[in-house]
Amino acid sequence: MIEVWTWPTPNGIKVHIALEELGLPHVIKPVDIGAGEQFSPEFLAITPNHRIPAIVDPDGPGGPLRLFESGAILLYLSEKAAGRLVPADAAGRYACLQWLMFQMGGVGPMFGQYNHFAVYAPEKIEYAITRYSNEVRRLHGVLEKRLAEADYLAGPEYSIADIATFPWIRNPDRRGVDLADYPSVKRWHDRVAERPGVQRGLLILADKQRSGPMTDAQKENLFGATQFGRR
Ligand SMILES: N[C@@H](CCC(=O)N[C@@H](CS)C(=O)NCC(=O)O)C(=O)O
Repeated sequence: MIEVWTWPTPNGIKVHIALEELGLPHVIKPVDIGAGEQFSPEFLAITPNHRIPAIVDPDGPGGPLRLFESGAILLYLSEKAAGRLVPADAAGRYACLQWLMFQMGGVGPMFGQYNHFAVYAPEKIEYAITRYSNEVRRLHGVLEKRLAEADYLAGPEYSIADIATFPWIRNPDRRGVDLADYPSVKRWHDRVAERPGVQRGLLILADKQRSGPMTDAQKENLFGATQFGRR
């Protein structure tokens, strides 16, 4: 059974949704990243990057497989499920990969930096907040253009590109975004949110979601010296 080392953050939630959509048997191994569990020797043996999500598949290709990076995990899970959630035709497949990479290289990192500077940084640096806020809006604009012409990111079919992007579009108020300004993104968001697999995925570890501000110990693990020690 696939072990899923994870926590209920956008990158973890992508994998939770994909597992539910694909109906792949799995066991959840919670990694409390605020408590520093990502630095445990057990987890570092799976991923040198000490970030969730990561998986271990004892029945991987040619032997047990350890895999990190949520985009690579989504592709792996799709292949494990006979290619479901990636369009079968070449043009659709490349569209899916393109939007998956757009999420991995653009939406995730830029939204993450916005969050860091707007919410967590001890000093409020105007330049950084403005830069990432502009990027958040620009990226919503790119998604708006795409979703005005296609039902889903890869085209007419729902795919892992939508699964990768959806958890970052939820809770737009956290990024100062009003989805009313991006009506096609809103329609797509609402359509994706209605899927039973998505709703089941959102329940995984939902009780572990932080409600309240981060403690100093959590900040130290995520942004302090603990984060940057060589391992
Ligand atoms: N590019 C990576 C990013 C993973 C990532 O940043 N994970 C965050 C949670 S969303 C994490 O584990 N943070 C723990 C830390 O910063 O120590 C992926 O998509 O898997």
